[in-house]
Amino acid sequence: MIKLYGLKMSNYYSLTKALLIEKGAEFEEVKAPPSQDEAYLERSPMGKMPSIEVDGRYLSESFAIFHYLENTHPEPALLPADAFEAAKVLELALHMKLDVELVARRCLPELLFNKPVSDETKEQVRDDLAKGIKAVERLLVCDPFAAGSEFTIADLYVFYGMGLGGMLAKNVVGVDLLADQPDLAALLGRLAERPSIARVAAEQRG
Ligand SMILES: N[C@@H](CCC(=O)N[C@@H](CS)C(=O)NCC(=O)O)C(=O)O
Repeated sequence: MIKLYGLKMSNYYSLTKALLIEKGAEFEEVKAPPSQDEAYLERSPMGKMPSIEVDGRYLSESFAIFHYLENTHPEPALLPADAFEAAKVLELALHMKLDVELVARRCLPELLFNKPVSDETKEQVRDDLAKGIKAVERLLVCDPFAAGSEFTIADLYVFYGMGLGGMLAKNVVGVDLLADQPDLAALLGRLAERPSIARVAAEQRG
């Protein structure tokens, strides 16, 4: 049985939980807020969530966890069989993660912890987000899923990346990432109804 450590409020925890559900993996959730304690760092070297435990071994980073699950639970596949197509799916997921979500995340201290972000940082975030969302837009298919006809890992990164990223962008730097993106908005609506994602949201609400 896989143990999933973290908190339900975290978007990467939610992504990983949805992934475990999609894979039909047996798992249990263990409440574990981020920490710099030695025992926590052994599980997750940056002290972040999520992490998983499998037979007494630990793994952090949602992408690494995905890689593990894709190998141990190959069905349903969340990457195309074709190597190049599979890499294109990862390319989309990574641009969403690194160039949209992670950029917007620079504003997290202001929204969550009441620690103002400097105007200079906000300006940089606006510039970087504009590039990031354009990069994602170039790769998005949205017909009907993020990367094409099948549900893939990119759908999870787009859904959970846009969730937090979109909220931060709008509330802290006044950027609507969905402006001029009707296909992406529609995709997010469809994904919200997917059973794995809907279950994660329902259980988050408690
Ligand atoms: N790259 C990591 C990101 C994980 C991450 O940023 N987790 C956040 C919560 S969503 C966290 O634990 N933050 C607490 C901290 O940075 O101390 C992944 O993909 O799993």
